[in-house]
Amino acid sequence: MTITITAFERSPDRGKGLARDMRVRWALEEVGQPYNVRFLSFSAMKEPAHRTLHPFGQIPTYEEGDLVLFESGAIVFHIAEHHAGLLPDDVNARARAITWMFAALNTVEPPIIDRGIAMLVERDKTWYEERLPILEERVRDRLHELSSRLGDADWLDDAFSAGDLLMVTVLRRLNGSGILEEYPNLSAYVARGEARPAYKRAFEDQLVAFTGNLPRG
Ligand code: GTB
Repeated sequence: MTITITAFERSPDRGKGLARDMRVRWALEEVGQPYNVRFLSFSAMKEPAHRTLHPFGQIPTYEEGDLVLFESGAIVFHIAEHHAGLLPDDVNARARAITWMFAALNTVEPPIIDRGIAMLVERDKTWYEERLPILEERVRDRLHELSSRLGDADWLDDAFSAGDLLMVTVLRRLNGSGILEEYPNLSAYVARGEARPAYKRAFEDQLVAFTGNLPRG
């Protein structure tokens, strides 16, 4: 059955792969599923037609036959549940990988997003200079804990899983901040994720949407 996802027509990140369609693309590439992309402008996302797919008028969405999903984590989970390659077969290892998916989205991503939003929309506030270091300390707290757990392992729980896929996409939001680099094992972890052939294909495909060029020949 054909899979169609939605993505920004013109991503505000100018093709850096930071929007959340990137994690869905990467998951689909990891499991070898072809997919189509429907590109949406900001106004089209708020139209009733798109809101029937996504109640909050956002990207990404996922359509496969009668099934319509939103929430990137749920979409990645669906892909991982239905195709080999993103969740281990062993029941306990699978539960741990799913735990890392939730940890990425519920525990590590929130402070990173809070910092990003503050930098985007609160710069002109009188309290911004005071608040930013507080938000950055919260990010560092989480990274410190994650770094301690990862240690010198390649992935969070033995083999690469959907948990790593989500965690790497979450940590990439810190690119250019200098904060991730304070934790060399986390920087190396992100680089390992980005070096995966499936990641590279997904990244190139989302970049095409921005540049209009076809990087793969
Ligand atoms: N919890 C939802 C999920 O995980 O799917 C959140 C979805 C979401 O935030 N979607 C964003 C969106 O549609 C795009 S990814 N925004 C438009 C709107 O709400 O009107 C967030 C995002 C946007 C831009 C960048 N960037 O430019 O760096 C990075 C991430």
